Amino acid sequence: LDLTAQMRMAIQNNELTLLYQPKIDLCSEKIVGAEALLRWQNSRFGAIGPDHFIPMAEQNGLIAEIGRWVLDTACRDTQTFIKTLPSFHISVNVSVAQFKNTDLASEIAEILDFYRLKPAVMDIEITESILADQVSDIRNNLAGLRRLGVSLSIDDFGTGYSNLGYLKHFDVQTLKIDRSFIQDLTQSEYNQTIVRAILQICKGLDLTAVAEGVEDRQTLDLLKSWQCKTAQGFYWAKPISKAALVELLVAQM
Ligand code: G
Ligand code: G
Ligand code: MN
Ligand code: NA
Repeated sequence: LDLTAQMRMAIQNNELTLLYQPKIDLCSEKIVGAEALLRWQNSRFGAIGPDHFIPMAEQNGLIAEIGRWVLDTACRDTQTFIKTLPSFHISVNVSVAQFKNTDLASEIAEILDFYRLKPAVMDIEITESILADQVSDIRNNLAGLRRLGVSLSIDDFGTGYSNLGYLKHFDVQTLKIDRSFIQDLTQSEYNQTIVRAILQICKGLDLTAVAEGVEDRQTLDLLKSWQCKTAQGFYWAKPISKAALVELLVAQM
């Protein structure tokens, strides 16, 4: 059996799991939410990363089913997280293929309703390029999500096409500053210039900035000195299991 055939059976064989990477408020240094990150452990091919299998799932059409599993699981687990932290919010990565030929906004509305979650607990992470796409399904789904009250984040910000006009047009709330700008921040004046510029854009357009890939205290302190409010990275936590996240949430109560 090839990888596509294996992928077709991944859900029923319980091979998919979601891990959660905490998002930290830099003032309190407490967890305020998490990003859901998909993992696939296959009996024949071993661990396969989302960088590899998400593009495949987009090609072979399985992305709709996998994407639905991700949204459902993230919402079910969030029911647990909000018991410990009522203001917890969950970020879910959604690829462009999930915006096409579907009513994604209604699908998400149904899942939220099923788990009795307010739409404001959910944040959808998309890439910059989705905003520039003229496909009507994409535009309708983006508008539908905002009408619903789900928030939108731009993932990997700074690496793609940044038409800043689209940020306001689509009512985006958050820019996630790409890890590549954060990782050698203390060493690179060039990256410092870029990160400070992105933070200025966020301030001017009333957007939230999230710094991705914070790995040490010096980087954290630099970001704090520039009034960056939120971050995630190995300095606090790698992507962890649902149970491990619950433990961290309980510990910070
Ligand atoms: O977690 P990791 O570094 O392996 O993630 C690699 C890439 O895969 C990241 O860009 C991340 O956004 C993406 N990714 C992780 N989980 C999901 C998911 O559930 N759906 C989609 N579409 N992308 C995901
Ligand atoms: O593209 P996206 O931001 O969704 O990618 C998320 C991925 O980034 C996760 O798979 C996670 O493992 C990885 N990641 C998160 N924090 C760090 C970090 O501090 N350092 C490194 N090297 N990778 C990180
Ligand atoms: Mn992401
Ligand atoms: Na990113």
